[in-house]
Amino acid sequence: MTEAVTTTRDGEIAIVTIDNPPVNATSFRVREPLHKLLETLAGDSSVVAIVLTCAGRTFVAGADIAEFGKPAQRPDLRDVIATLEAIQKPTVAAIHGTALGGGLELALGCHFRIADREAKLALPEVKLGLLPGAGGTVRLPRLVGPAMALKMIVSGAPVSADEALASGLADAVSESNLVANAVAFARDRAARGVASVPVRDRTGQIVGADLAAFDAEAAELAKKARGLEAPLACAQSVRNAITLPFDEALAAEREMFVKLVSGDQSRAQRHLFFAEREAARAPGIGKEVAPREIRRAGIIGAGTMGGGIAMAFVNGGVPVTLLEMNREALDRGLAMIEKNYAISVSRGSLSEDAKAERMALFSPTTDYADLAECDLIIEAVFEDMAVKKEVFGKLDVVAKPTAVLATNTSYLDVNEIAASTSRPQDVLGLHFFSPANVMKLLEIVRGEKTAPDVLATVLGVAKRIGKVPVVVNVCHGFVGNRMLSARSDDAENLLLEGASPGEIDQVFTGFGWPMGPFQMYDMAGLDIGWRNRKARGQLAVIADRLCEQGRFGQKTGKGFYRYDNGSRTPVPDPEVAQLIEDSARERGIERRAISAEEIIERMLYPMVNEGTKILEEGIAARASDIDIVWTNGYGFPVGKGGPMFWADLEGLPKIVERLEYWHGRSGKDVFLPSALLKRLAAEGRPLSGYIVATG
Ligand code: 3H9
Repeated sequence: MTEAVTTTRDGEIAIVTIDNPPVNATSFRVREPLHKLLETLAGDSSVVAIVLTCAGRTFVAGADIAEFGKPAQRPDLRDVIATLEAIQKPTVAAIHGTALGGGLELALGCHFRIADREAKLALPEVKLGLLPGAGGTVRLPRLVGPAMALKMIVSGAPVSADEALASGLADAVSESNLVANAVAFARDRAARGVASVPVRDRTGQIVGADLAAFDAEAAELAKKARGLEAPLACAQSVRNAITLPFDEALAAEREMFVKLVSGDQSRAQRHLFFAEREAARAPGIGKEVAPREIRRAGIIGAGTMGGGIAMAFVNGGVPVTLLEMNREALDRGLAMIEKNYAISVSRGSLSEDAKAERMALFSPTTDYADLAECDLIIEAVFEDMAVKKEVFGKLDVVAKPTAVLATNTSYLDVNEIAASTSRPQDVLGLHFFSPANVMKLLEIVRGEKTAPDVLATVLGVAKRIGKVPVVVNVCHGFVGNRMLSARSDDAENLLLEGASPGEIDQVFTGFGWPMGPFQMYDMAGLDIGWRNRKARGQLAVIADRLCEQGRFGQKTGKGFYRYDNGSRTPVPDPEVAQLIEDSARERGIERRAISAEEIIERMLYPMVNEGTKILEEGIAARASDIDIVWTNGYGFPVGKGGPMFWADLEGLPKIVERLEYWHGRSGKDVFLPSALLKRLAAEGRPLSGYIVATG
């Protein structure tokens, strides 16, 4: 292994290079030599200035996340930064790629920062359930002011080199030859003999800061935290930077960091960080499988789903041939896409030029023959097997031999669709989530005959278009919708037995979900489920009655809730309460108060149970893949790590015991614990690290 930290000289300037692939994280193997080297260089009179830079594709992208939760090894990052900051000669961070978390904190320990034109700078610790723990919350406000620091730290979002320059975070932007420019900059500062002021001593931005405005902004952010501790700690720590002396604020930051890093929420979010990267690796698809080249995508259907998928591709720079049955539908779809981009322009997140560039990437058509030039074709037509088969029959004729053919079905049998073509090896499911240009999750459904290179291709495409892919096998509803069915299986009984839609939804939002199941049904439209139930001869007492009254949810202004004057705010409706009471009476059910605990046991435990059945059947490859599906596609709170991680926090023996209890009372299959769940519970083993291949 090469040295993790080396020094070279450009005359009287020392260039310190960190080289710790893949992302130059500040692992112990970096901190120890870096600390020693900085001490040596501080006392070396032949060195007049120091440039700190990194080898490889990026500046330091943070502390080593894999070290969290293990015993701390000194020097820690704070020791390194304190030594760096105490150096009495100019120090310059030369930043390329991404300076993230501990990486940016290290750069803040330098007197100056020069950013490459393409560099991105951020303190994303909040996304790991943390706050920056090496002085970031205390130093950043001193450079960019409390308001911007608060925004950066609570959102974790990156700023560009230009934004860094404008805000004072960077001192210069380098168009090319970053290190040479940083050396020249350092030499100039040293030659001019201007005293370099460490960031800790720069108080101009925080003295006299408007604390009332800060508190108002922080209160707004707190409202959006949904039970997460880290955003609140971030805000508190930036506030400390204004109100406390530097060292006290630093100590308070450390205290909060230590508390968060050992807490369940950060453990959950770190689990998701690694789970997401793991999910992008499909079993059996190694680097030796060469993906096919995707230069153009074809999307069939320009409705809400097709349009959203098309936008996702165009946003990722992939030209799209968009096909509809007739000109009117095509124009309607394109108008909707244009409107969506116009909203982004009006919000300032997209320029007019970028909008025009994106619109120019669409080639609208009503002729299947135009799909011949596409390398990947995705159908997003009506969810009906006969319709899908007809579409694939046409694709089989027009698509080029190397094309990948995908269905966006949410439930249907991908193997049956594939079998309707002469090339089942090229067919698979790509299950996008609505709105497809926004939602991160992509369930990649591997058919029995899907070729490895087809899978490798779509995994690469997913990354290009900014999606989080999870590879699953074929079953009804795949991973996400199958578990969603298990979650709602007993919901109507809870209503009949005494809970109201509002009470159940409140338990969900209290748990950290963005919305409860009944709000979700109203948003999605109750008629879809009604139609499916009728087709399968199934019943849902309350929902069916609502639909019979034309209450289809938000779109009709009434569903499980009322929506007054086109508003999207759900208002409890006494008519629904009456309907539920009447239905209960007709069935001789005596209504009673239902606790939050019972709601969780009867809705979330079956979901966990279904997840274990999915693992037993090998539909998902790892328990952590299921967590990625649920946190990215269905709003499962990230602070709880996904249903499988959360199940471990709840305790598997308790889940088994309660499932058996509810099974005894209801006889329902969803409550019958799977053999896997029972086995892990009995062996005292966790579910969250479970891998199907190794058991
Ligand atoms: C922190 O800094 C705390 C401090 O405030 C206080 C300390 C006291 N550590 O994402 P990729 C691995 S908290 C360990 O696929 P990309 C990653 O697992 C940290 N490993 O590449 C993967 O490994 P593998 C704050 C890390 O090009 C490989 O690198 N920083 C770390 O799409 C490639 O990653 C962050 O939260 C890490 N910090 O994206 C930044 N980072 O190949 C987190 C990456 O075995 N990182 N790995 O699966 C990122 O956002 C992205 O990885 C990055 C590259 C944008 C850098």
